[in-house]
Amino acid sequence: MHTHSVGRGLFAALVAATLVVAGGSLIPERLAASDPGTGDWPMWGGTPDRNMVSDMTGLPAEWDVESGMNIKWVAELGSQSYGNPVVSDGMVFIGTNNELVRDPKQPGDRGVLMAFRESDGEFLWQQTHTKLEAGRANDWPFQGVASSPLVENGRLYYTSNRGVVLCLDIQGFRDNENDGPFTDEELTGQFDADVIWSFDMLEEVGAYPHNLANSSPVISGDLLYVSTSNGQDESHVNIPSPRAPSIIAIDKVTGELVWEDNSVEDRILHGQWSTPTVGTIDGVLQVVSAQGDGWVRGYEADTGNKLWEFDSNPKDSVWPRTRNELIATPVIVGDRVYIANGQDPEHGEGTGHLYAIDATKRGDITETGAIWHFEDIRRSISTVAVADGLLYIADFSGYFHCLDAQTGELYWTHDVFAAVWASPLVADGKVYLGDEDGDVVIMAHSKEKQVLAEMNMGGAVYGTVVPAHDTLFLNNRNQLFAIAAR
Ligand SMILES: [Ca+2]
Ligand SMILES: [Ca+2]
Repeated sequence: MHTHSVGRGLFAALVAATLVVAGGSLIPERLAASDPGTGDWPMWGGTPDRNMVSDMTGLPAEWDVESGMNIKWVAELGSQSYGNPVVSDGMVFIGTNNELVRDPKQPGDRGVLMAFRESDGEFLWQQTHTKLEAGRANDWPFQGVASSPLVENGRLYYTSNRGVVLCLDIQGFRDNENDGPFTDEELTGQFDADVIWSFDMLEEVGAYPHNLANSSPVISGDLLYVSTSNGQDESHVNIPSPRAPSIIAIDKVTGELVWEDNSVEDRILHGQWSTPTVGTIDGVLQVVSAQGDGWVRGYEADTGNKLWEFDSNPKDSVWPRTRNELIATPVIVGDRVYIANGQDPEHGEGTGHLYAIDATKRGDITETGAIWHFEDIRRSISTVAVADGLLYIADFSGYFHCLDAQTGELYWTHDVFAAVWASPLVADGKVYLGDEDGDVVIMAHSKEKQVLAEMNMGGAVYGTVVPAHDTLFLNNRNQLFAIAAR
């Protein structure tokens, strides 16, 4: 097949490059260094670098929700689900709202984190959170839990709609043990969640989330990093909590604050809905955070010492017409950080910017760190995926781009004719992307444009396709699908 020959050509080129760099090593690095390597997909992005690339093969190239072709199972969610599933330890975890009331003792509008069995989609347990009294200013009605959880060593971490970072036991109470230090759960049945610790970002660091706290945690060593979502109030002028940090590091064992940084101060354009990323860049373990003033910042992961900062907007841009915020997640590949800017989907379409940033630089690297700048993109909230020298990204106007990751040269653009909130996944020689019309397009993983298939999921797709154990997991607004080639 044509796509395979292109793929092999790229592989050969990559091996050759690796041999040169490694000074004669005969063992090439794995093609997709970002694959978790376990068959699981335990966090947003799969790995802390957030590059959504998998080595998995045998993934479905087509399916049909109506006939059930290649649909392994379907689980019912609430009515809105903005986070993404993660898969670990034989379970699938996802945030949603409480419009599917599973427990009459927990009624009304709530954020919900649900756990399902990976093999057959059976519901296992849930944690629910009532809404903040401030209402839409901090906790928009019916938006549910929008954080993608992270699972590590039997513990699950996420941010609730109340701006609380939680650590849960993935077994819930099904193991007949109440794990602590927190042991005061009111509900301890087999369908209830077992909380280990929680960290309230409103109480502890004064965060004032704009509309919704949503950050998806990332962990490195003993530290968990999360954005506070601190932002403006409903006036869209006032910043009630200008001294609250943008990013915090919490001890993943104790749930105690280790470091915080507030470089943004009172310059928040709107909200802070990006999510941090971790990777080793030029020998330094960095956490990279895209923040509410439209700047991307890199920190020494252990200490929070700020290493560099990069303005993602042209200096003459003006909020909100041309100056953008950062909602996408930064992706680390080698020494580079890739990210595009955009705006809250409620603001509609506009011009965007996509960058490759040299994260070995220090200080204000807006000038010195811009390896390339792609301007032929609309506002985007989509996180890039980089594989075999190709970079994929969609924008909110529905244009799906493939660029040369090295140079920023555009190879192709495909119009999906719908708004895109989701991010591309590269796996098995294919690139998967869902859109607001509920369509999932599969493109060939190639610098030559080729549409392989397009399927409709029966409801808007805001989430990203997730691969685990030869199966794809994907949610529309109210259902979670497991899709596998039979
Ligand atoms: Ca337990
Ligand atoms: Ca407990």
